[in-house]
Amino acid sequence: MSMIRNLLLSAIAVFAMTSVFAQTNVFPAGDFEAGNLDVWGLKNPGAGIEITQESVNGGSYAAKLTASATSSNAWDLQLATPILTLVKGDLYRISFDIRSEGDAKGRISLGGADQFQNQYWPDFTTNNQWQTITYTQIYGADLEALGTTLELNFDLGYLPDMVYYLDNVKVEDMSGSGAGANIIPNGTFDSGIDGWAKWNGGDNALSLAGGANVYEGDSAMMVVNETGTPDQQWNTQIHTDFANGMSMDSTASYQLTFYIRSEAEGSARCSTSGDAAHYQSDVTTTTDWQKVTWNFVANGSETGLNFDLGAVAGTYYIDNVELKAVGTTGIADQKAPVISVYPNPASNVLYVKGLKTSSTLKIMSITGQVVRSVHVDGPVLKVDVSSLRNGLYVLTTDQHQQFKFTKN
Ligand SMILES: [Ca+2]
Ligand SMILES: [Ca+2]
Repeated sequence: MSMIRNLLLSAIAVFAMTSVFAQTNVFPAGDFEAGNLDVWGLKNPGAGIEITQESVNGGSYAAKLTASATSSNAWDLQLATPILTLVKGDLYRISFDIRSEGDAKGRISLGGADQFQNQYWPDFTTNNQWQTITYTQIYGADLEALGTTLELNFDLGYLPDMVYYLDNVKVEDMSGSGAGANIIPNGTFDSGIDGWAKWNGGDNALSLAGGANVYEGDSAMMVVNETGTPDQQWNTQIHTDFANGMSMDSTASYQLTFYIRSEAEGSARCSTSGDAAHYQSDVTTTTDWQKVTWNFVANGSETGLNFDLGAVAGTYYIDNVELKAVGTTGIADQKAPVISVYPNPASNVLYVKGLKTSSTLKIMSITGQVVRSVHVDGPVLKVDVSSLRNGLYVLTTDQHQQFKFTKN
């Protein structure tokens, strides 16, 4: 029996990896095969940025970037893509091929602050061999487009006189038409509530709604939470297993969408069940239907989905639940630890989770002035920000990861 099950699971995994996903590269000119740098922005040319045939990693042309004799800051040598068009909410994969004439490093920065959450990405290292550097996540967050434009800067100015070769810059949309099948077996509720079960909550927590309480079709799911338990969303929890007893594909990104409303303002989130759980951020619900989207990367042991509605008492209606694989996560991700900053904006206390113990967190003004240095003494750092002036600040870790928060 278990052998049959394993065979079935591996068949599903192979199918998912080979045929489900169609990525679109939104920057085909990134291979430099036009033989010029006309579409590129030579923002800071150092000792020279030019098209070259000296060293390529595909085709006939690549870019050659040479740092000046006094180069020291990342931005002292900077090449920018043109402004690319993104689909807001889609997941992206960004990759490029690079080599340098010696051991060196560089980083990606973004031309706009909110294109993919973090404007300054961690350093990558380079050497005299071509390598492909691929990003699907930054600081633990998927590359989900927050806006509709992207300008990618290659910051290669750290080391004086260093020479870099760059080729095959790709910006791939992993969502859209390439999405896989819905793995929620009964997400429309139009033929009943089959497949859904109450894991936590009162006697009347789970039922079927009709009439005006339906987003589409004949019926929707109704969840009643009689007693709100702040910060304990799991106290009212409705569960479904994925279709056909399947687990998620550990190489894939997933997108969950559903419609929800409540009879008064409420709070909802989803989570996954299985050996490792993912938790969506709380979403505020209102009397109007809203579409909620949650993107996350699977680790392969997830077997089901939960609606967690325990925090705020009330009656909730849910319809059109869809969970689909939207892309593979690729290889050789440069992963950094997951760091979260909350609440944001903050008035009195800011929490920063996931920092390295015994490191230092700097709080900088938007003009780069360090206004506070904080010693990290545990996994969750609590920072009193009550005396800071209102405005935007940048947090910088010892590993040069940067996060923005607003004091208000
Ligand atoms: Ca090329
Ligand atoms: Ca329905």
